[in-house]
Amino acid sequence: MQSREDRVRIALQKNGRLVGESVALLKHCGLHISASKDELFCRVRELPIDILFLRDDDIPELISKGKCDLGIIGRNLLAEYCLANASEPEIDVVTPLDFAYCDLAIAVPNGRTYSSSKDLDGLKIATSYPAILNDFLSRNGVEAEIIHLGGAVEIAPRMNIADAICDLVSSGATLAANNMRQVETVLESEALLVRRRSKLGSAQEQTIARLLTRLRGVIRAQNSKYIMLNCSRASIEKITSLLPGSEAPTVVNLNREDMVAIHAVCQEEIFWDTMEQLRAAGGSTILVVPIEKMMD
Ligand code: PRT
Ligand code: ZN
Repeated sequence: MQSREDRVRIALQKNGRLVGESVALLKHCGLHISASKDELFCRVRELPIDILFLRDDDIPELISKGKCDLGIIGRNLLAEYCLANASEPEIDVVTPLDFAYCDLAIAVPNGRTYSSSKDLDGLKIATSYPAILNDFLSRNGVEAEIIHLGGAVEIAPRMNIADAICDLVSSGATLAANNMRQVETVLESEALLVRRRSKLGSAQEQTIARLLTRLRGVIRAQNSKYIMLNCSRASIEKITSLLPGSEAPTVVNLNREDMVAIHAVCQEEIFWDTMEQLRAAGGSTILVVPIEKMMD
């Protein structure tokens, strides 16, 4: 029987934008996560890992205090936590996870003129990220009043609570719906895997290393495609030069003297125009298939 000390605790958001992709990513790593919506704890069978489902705001503190070992949060939340805590938090980024991309941005009502951050001088700016905003303002020599709101930041100008906002933006639809426009990008964010800084026991570190190898393999695979096509021997060079992000394609003899099949892993998306160029260069029966997992 393993003790808690041998198991790794991963903190995930319980409800919200990070849940779907966080759980899907861990499932692709071979972890069977069966928690129902009401359960806060899930014991994983495949590796010595326990999952805790929490509000994302609580995750940095629990990791920093050593109550959880790993977690998935947005870079925005990590930055706010680190800047708001005077003593250096015991939390490190392990790897970005390639989802939940967004900007923490300053936006102003469409009617307001704006040419540089100096135009923020003397304004009231509403945000849920006061520490990041304060850091941005002081780095840019701007004196503005920060209004700290827990949510619904985008309606602050309409309510006459603030003149501008500093909030997360992904598609920009919320800003547009509230008659505002983005004028500064304060922070570019995406989901991160974070861990407590202090080293764990060797069994736990081994589990983390195994999980990381799998995670990197899944992320790389998601960004890669496997391409197969047939072409004449004469066009091998031309065809391989067109394959995006592939190092050493495999060339296979076909039952016809003059024809070969080329198979390659491409480390980037293959667009229709690349396929059209491959066909124009003599490729035929061009297949592009997704890759599920990868390990070197
Ligand atoms: O309950 P809990 O505290 O766990 O959840 P939460 O409400 O704090 O967080 P949640 O689920 O809304 O977001 C979790 C994380 O997702 C954030 O910390 C970001 O790292 C990331 N993320 C990515 C976003 C967005 N995109 C995003 N667009 N978080 C919030 N938004 C909001 C934004 O605040 C604004 O209201 O979406 C609106 C803008 O979206 P667009 O598409 O209209 O521009
Ligand atoms: Zn939150």
